[in-house]
Amino acid sequence: MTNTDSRTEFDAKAAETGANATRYFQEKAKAVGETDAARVHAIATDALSAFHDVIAKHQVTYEEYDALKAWIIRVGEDGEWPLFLDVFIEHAVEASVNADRRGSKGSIEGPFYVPGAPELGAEGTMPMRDDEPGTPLDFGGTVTDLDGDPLAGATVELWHCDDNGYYSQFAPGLPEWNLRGTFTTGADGRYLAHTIQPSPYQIPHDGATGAFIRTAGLHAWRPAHLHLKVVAPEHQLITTQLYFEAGDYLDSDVAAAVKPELVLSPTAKADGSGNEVTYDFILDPA
Ligand code: MBD
Ligand code: FE
Repeated sequence: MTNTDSRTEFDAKAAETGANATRYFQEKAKAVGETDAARVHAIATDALSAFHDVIAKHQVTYEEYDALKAWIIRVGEDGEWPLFLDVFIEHAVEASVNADRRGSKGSIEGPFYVPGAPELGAEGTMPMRDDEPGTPLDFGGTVTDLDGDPLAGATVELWHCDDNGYYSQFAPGLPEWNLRGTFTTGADGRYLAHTIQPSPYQIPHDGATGAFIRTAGLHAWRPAHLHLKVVAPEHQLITTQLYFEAGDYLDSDVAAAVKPELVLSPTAKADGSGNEVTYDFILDPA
């Protein structure tokens, strides 16, 4: 394991990122309602018996059982439950919840959403530093209903990491709302975001989640991605992500959150000032 002396700047940031994600989630969890007792019983007993089946199938030893206990304790100590669950479990919840949608595909929210990003109108530049590294990207399109009619007053919340793979409010040293913004469509349903293209992203791996990834022979990478929440009056909110054609890790996302419908193909702008791409969101009725 990483010892304190050999910690890099990235490791230090990774440790803080996990703890911040737990703090943000605990705030959100205050609003989570009571879970139906009959469903808890049904889900819990099935989950436990699935676990018992795995133990029997692999003839799990006491040493392995104790290693699991120690690791589970460490995930909590490292503040990494939101990170671990969103990376390894959330995609199955998303698939189940969005199975009947007819409009745009959803994907996982992940641990780094913050509500209340600055309002930028129908077109605007994402909050970023004067010297923000990365290729400029114009990302825009139309929000429509299932019939293709534009939706006015739709909000497109966009958040993504910077060119070094850091999310504002989770990694230290970034302006509060860096690369987080909210766009609102007018009568034509259009939105246009001026931002930078994010880079592939290595999830924080100096804590318990990283230990799991290494020990299980996995890797910590996610393909470059934009995170989005899109909603309009009388329409269902969709939480999703968009990826970039020919990018690394599209076929091996550690979080298993890529879908072919969610891959963008940006092109170079004629004036050489960066890339541009359109994506039209289709919302299901509420
Ligand atoms: C991320 O940026 C992310 O999108 C997910 C799902 C998990 C960890 C970090
Ligand atoms: Fe992300």
